Amino acid sequence: MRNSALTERRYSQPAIRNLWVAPPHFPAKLSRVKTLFPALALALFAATAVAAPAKPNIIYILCDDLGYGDVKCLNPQGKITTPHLDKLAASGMYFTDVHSSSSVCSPTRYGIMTGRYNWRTKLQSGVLGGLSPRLIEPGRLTVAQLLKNNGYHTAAIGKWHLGMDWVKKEGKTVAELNIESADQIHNVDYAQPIKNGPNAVGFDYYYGISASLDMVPYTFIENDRVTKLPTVDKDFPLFLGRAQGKCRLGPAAPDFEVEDVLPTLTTKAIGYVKSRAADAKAGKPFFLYLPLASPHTPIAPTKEWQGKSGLNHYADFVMQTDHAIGQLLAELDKQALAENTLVIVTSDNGCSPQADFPALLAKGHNPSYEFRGHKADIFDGGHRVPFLVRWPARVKAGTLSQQLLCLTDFMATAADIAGAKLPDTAAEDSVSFLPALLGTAKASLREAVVHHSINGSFAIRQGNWKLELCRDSGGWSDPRPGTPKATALPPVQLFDFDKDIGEQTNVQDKHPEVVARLTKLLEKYVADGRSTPGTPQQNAVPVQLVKTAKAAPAKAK
Ligand SMILES: [Ca+2]
Repeated sequence: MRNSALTERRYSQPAIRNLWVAPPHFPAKLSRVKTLFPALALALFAATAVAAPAKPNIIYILCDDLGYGDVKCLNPQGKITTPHLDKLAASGMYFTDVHSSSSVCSPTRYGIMTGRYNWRTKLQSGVLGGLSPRLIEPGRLTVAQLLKNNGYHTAAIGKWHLGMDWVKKEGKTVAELNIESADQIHNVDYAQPIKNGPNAVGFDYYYGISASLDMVPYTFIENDRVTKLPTVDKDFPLFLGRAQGKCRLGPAAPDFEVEDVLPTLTTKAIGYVKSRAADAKAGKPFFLYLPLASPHTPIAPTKEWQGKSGLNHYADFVMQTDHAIGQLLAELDKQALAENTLVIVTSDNGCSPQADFPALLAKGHNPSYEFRGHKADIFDGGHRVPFLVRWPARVKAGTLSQQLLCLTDFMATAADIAGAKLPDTAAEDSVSFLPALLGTAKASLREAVVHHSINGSFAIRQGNWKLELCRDSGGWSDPRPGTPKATALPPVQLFDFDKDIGEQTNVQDKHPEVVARLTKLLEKYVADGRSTPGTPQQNAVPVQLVKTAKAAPAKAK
């Protein structure tokens, strides 16, 4: 079902402009948020846009498996209330066409940290486990290192899921490019310091968990050490209250409970902001990367949030996540830092079927909004994500942008904001969206965006056209890769988003010239090792654009 507020968008127009409007579906009270600067001040800002008075603090909040349609202000028909996210969007800008570079966790995180498409790495499909070694290549510049090099204090608090080098027991191994098998979970010496985690890629401070909250080990890590040794084996229900479906059984700190993770990360993030406030005011800004582990499985809202949504515990967990973000924003206000702090809230992929789509749909809530599919898929439900930005000093309140962007774009944007120049060997797939934030973008900032699904299927989106180089979902929804139903379908899918945002009608046979043009562009991006201007670079491994019909891993998160 198309939504009235957004039915007007068209993708084929040559220049997709920011729309300087209060989105009509904001609650009336929020739509009247006053612009913080009078017109004259805005004009002066425009004249001196490049020379910002001070570098802003940056808080990048990455939710885990939060669907586009789970945020109330993005989905007016949604049934989950998200007052803090709605308020954040109303005080800044929200985007309607932003995509995670992958439809699953680890690869998207690589793209955010490096500004490079995940499929250029050795991880060509699936995700890492909690014991996997580092994925970010030694020597590669990350956004954290870039900001640190430019005067920022940097911290990562939350779910890493990009691999770190644990000390393995004598003669033992762990899986390098997928989730460790059950017989490997005790192959690590958890008492030894961990190498090449977040501290090795530019973060001054790290606190969090190694990977997804349904992956071992179940213990917090501070910088390069576990805070408590995982001396017992535990598992947890994937969905609170259900006997069926458990997280992977494995090493856990005796007092580790999954429902404590969101409150703990929130407290740590608040403490970090508090601890940096004086320095931030004295001219040393901070960058806080806050990858929350929610509302991913285990779906575990705390007692006070259980039943709040009236839908199910997934919806309760979304509400608790919204509240946690609200608590952090309140601390920014308390410390008088909100004005020149850029806050971004997004998600690493679409909503997971673990949320129980049938139960939510029966109550009128679609976590994927009007988009097809969900997490793991090549369809937009797999990777079109909420993207909310607030930066009172520079971003006009109550605005929306229809720019087609990718989460890889953060690094070039951060460089732009920090006044740093990126070398040719970094951020090869990153385009600064600062002009969108400042309202100065006159056309689409990106030439195209490449999408990637859990089984390594590719798609490319340009304007109104989306070409998928697979005959199936590339993930978990129908038609599933490798099934007879999928095998009978044409080898590629082409959708016209001007007419078919829900990806229902494959028009590849009617527009062979579009199929050829977009295939060629994708081939060029692969061959050049980059999709931005600059010296061509090497991919880590040969990249296969068309995958054989390999079934997507059923259990990967
Ligand atoms: Ca995820």
